Amino acid sequence: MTNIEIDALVVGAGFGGIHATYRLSRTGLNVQCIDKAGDVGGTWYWSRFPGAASDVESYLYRYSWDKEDLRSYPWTHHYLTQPEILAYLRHVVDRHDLRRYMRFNIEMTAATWNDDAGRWHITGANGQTWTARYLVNALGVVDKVHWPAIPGLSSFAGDLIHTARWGDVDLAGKKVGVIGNGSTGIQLMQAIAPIVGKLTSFQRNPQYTVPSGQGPIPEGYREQINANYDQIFEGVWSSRLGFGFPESHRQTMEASPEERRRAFQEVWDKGNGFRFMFGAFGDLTYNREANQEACKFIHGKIDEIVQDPHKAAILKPTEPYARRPPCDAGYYHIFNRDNVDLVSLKSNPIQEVIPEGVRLADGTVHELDVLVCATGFDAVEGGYLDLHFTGRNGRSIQEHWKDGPTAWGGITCAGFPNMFILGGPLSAFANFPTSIEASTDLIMAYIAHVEGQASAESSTHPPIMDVTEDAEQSWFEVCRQLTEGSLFKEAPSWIFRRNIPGRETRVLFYFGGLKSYCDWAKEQIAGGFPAFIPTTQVE
Ligand code: NA7
Repeated sequence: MTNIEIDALVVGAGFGGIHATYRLSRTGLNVQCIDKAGDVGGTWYWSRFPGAASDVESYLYRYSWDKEDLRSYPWTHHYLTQPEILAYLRHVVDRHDLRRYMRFNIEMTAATWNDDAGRWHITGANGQTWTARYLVNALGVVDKVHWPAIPGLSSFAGDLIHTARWGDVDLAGKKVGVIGNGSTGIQLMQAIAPIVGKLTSFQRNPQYTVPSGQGPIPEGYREQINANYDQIFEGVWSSRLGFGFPESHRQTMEASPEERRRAFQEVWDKGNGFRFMFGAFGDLTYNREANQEACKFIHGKIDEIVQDPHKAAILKPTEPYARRPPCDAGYYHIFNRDNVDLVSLKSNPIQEVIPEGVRLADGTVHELDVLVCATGFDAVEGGYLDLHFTGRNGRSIQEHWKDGPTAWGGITCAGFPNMFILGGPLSAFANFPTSIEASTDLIMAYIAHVEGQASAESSTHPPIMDVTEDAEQSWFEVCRQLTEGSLFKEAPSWIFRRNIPGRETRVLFYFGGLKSYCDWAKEQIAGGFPAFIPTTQVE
């Protein structure tokens, strides 16, 4: 195969990669985008399990830049399901004629920086190679599948499936076991409970979940959104989370018990996990007393909804309400069904998986036709650590991230010049499409700066810049300090990489909010990227 020489290679064709391809292709640079999947979609290509949906409202789970499309592309419910999101992404790609830059079923295996040439040399699993001045990795925040280390798992004789790599599996009338009850397990279980013969939830830690408010949009809703889209996005860009609801600054304990109950009830009724966590009060994630009030409220709801007190007790978390907040469309209600069983792995762990099903520590065997692992991801870093990225002086990404993943502004690492990450470590924790737009703006400004500098110097060497180690470390410090006192660090969840056995707790995101991130990025751009060393001359 002949080597392909291009200006920029984008790896991944999900929300991030599509956006990067769009932006790069409009600059006049020669761009290609590859993906290991058979089509666009990224996470939404792979995560096809029943019930898969976004928990960002439909009017905001999309790109902000195509104003006409914002107002005209159809959607009918408050939240988009996975097939709808996939259809939307395909539509965007076709509408903007991006397929001509894209190649599918190609997995990148290695990318090596060549200092003399000022280029990345990239290799695909199919033997294809590329040489590119810019490398934009959009591998996905939740890309690498996390399988549980349970003895005998592969000996299961029925269908064994992970939610993140869903395939053709017929669940109707079957005995189905689900390990995992995070955002994914919750969505899956509520969707399949009515169709399976028997559903058994093997639950380790219960999670707090609130209703999403899913349902058809009322008459006039879309027209109102359309009439106000500009203001809506102004609000999004000046918010922390970009979810479209007003974020509260009110202190929980300053409200009377009755006001608190009313405020929690109001966000419960409106729906959405993020709204519940950040819309009623502003201190749930760091004020323990306030957090306990939210826990009590949700415990009360579990008692109200779940008729079997034994099941209700198992469903009540004892940890703080401090994980990425899931939401649902009737999750607690499924436990009132006769065909839904709940096993607490805390009191009776899984001893092993056997061909017939799951054997618990007390010897009980749950016979199953299908065993689903909704056990999440080795998020953010996992997809990168599986590949061979080699930067300056032969330094690998594994070495660079030996203490944990970092990236200046969530987009680039010292010693990896002209290489970017979308949805990378320490990027803004917010509605994903808006967060990646913010990161892409910074990347595009960087590229424009570097290209402009090179043409001013009329150098023959390709333009490159490299962020300094100090700047990258300072960004990590900013991110670390922002989480001081955060209750999120206490929960064994993926947000602080605590879901993978053996990993140290460490901040994975910038929690300063979307607005602060954008303000900071604008300062970097206006200042001419002071955190970078230009290297436009061959040494
Ligand atoms: P999560 O949120 O990481 O949830 C994984 C679930 O799997 C959680 O309930 C875990 O229990 C459970 N789990 C993981 N390993 C095991 C083992 N070994 N035994 C039993 N149970 C286990 O992943 P999701 O896919 O739900 O969501 C990830 C993100 O994707 C989500 O936040 C969205 O942004 C999209 P635990 O709580 O660790 O006891």
